[in-house]
Amino acid sequence: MIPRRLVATARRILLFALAFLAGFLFEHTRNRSSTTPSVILHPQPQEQAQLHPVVTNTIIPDISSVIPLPLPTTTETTTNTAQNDTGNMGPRANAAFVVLLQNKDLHDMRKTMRNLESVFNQKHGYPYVFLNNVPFTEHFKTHIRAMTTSPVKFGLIPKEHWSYPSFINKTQAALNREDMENRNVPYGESESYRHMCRYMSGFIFRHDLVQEYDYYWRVEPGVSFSCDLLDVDPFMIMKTKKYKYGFTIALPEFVDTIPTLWENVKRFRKLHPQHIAKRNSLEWISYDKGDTYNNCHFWSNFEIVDTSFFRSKAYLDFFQFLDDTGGFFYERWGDAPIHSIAAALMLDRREIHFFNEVGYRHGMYEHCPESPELQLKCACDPKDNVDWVQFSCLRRFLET
Ligand SMILES: Nc1nc2c(ncn2[C@@H]2O[C@H](COP(=O)(O)OP(=O)(O)OP(=O)(O)O)[C@@H](O)[C@H]2O)c(=O)[nH]1
Ligand SMILES: [Mg+2]
Repeated sequence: MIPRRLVATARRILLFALAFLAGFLFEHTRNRSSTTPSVILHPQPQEQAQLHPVVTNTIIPDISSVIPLPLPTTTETTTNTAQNDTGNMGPRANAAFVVLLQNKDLHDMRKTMRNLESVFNQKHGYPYVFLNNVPFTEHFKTHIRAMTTSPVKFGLIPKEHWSYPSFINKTQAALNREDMENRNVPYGESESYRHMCRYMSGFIFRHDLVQEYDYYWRVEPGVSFSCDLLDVDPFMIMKTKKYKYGFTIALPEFVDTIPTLWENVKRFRKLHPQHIAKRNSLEWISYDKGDTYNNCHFWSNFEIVDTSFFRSKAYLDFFQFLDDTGGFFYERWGDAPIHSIAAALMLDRREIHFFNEVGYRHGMYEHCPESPELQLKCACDPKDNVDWVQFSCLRRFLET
């Protein structure tokens, strides 16, 4: 038998506890809604989808809505804004560095990466894609990965992108290589160089690992960058200004490597007038309104491109037309004149951009910005710009 006084005391304690709980719940709900007024009043479309429902008018709220829940985290909803491994938060293009190289290029590549990371990518965090026609070794991959905190991908080039088309007469191609070697044409003897040039001209942008990017910046092992680009993002410049092709060095091609290229370009222009841009840059590459080629080209070992240009019907038709002539193997057509002629003819003049602020050196040729303002950000000597080679083509580009 429980004494009645004990039952009454227990009932009073229970009522008190319920009253206390109701007060606590009410107060807690009010606080939650008052700390997030802007979210309730002005939800952005993306935020709205991620927010938990907030109860505002209910006096006795549903218990599940007042249990403190973790605040929603802002998930990455676009590919253009991302927090990268170095903590840089900012708009980024859907872009990557793309490097074609061999296992033997490891140390030159590491030097280039150390340099590129320090002047630019430590802040921007763009990924690297490394491509090879033979598998990369584990040693190579480990030592490349150690150079950056950015994502790194290694790809093997499919055989069909790095082999002779069936119509090529290999005996004739070998004879032509021998002849070019005897005439000391640079890389005249090299079969692999020809595969490389054809690959860079027509296939690199089709590789599975490159397909996903809207822009790529081509890098070669051993090149160096002399200007501080931490606060400059060439990819974003390409994107916001709608540039399709960016370069730093323009110079003339060795004529012995392209004896019939221009004749074929002229045939293409006649056959496909629809692919030629209205405001093109023909004047830049020809002194006589297109009759002959003046050999000017962008030095494509540095190039930043909007890959939609290379994937366009106009460019693919152009590459296919030239490839069908066999010129990559019977002569020694470089990807630099192929890319440059295509850009000059098929892009609007304003879609091609000279990246003056990118100090760049490849072998003996350099682009070093001359302006006093840029000199403060660069460690290079403008006297190393090779006037006779570079400026005739560069000046012509800037003036036409
Ligand atoms: N995987 C692979 N890459 C190659 C091959 N040949 C050249 N490359 C790469 O293709 C790019 C261009 O080749 P390079 O030999 O530098 O040609 P180049 O820039 O015209 O000539 P250089 O003045 O000697 O540098 C470089 O990134 C090379 O590493 C090859 O046979 N296989
Ligand atoms: Mg090179």
